[in-house]
Amino acid sequence: TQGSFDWDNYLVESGSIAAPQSCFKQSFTPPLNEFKLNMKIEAVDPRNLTSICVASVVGMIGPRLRLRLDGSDNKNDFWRLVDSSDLHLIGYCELFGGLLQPPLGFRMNPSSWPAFLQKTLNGAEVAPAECFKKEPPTPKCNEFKVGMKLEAVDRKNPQLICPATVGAVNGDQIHVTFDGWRGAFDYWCRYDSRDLFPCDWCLKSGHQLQPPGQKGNPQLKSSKGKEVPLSISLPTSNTSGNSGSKASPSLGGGAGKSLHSNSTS
Ligand code: MLZ
Repeated sequence: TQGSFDWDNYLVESGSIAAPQSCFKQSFTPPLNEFKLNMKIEAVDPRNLTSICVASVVGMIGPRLRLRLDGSDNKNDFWRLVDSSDLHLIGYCELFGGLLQPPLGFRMNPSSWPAFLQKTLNGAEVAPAECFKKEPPTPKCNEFKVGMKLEAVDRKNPQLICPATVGAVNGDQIHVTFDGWRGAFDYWCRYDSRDLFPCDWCLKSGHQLQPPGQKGNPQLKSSKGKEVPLSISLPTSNTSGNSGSKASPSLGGGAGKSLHSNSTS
């Protein structure tokens, strides 16, 4: 499922090195995903980090879960690894004296929250404890160096993991630059972000790895010939008006596209 991308060749052709495993807050062996669709868990609300909400598993790829907070809309889905510390068993909040909160953007009247909560949990399939895997340790310091290669979540298309290069390092932050996309998807993040993976993590975990883009990718000029100029508009059969990700048609939705759709495809 990783696709045809071959890091070994790519690293040789580009004369670059892969960031070593010790750079990453990821386990050497990707965790096993034992969740099932529609199971319910408790999760930190990504838009309101102090509250814990009920969430449902609405999709998964390898060890990653696509989550939707119960009572939220389908425009704010988010992805977490099965070994994320943001995820808990149903009952966790109460055990520590907390109260389950309505998600930011709760669809209904706040006064209906207690009844909604009861209804959403009634008869639900609750994820059992063995689904939740221990979070890997945090590397002591930022060991990334400029030019190192890695795999990283495309935060504008968070279902995708793509080949990337460390473009800059600043204290605990690194600049993640996506190979072949001329900066359109790049971002800064902490070195211990769970969105960063060592080369071949996708291969090991059964996740797809997107091939590098074709835009301004010096590595590809030699092998694939001409680079496509950015100014021409490519013919498209897409009539739906969105940016038409061909990357993973079976995934539907395209979490995160609503806020950040762009025309770089
Ligand atoms: N705009 C493209 C997705 C590009 C993904 C790039 N990842 C670094 C599309 O919507 O098809």
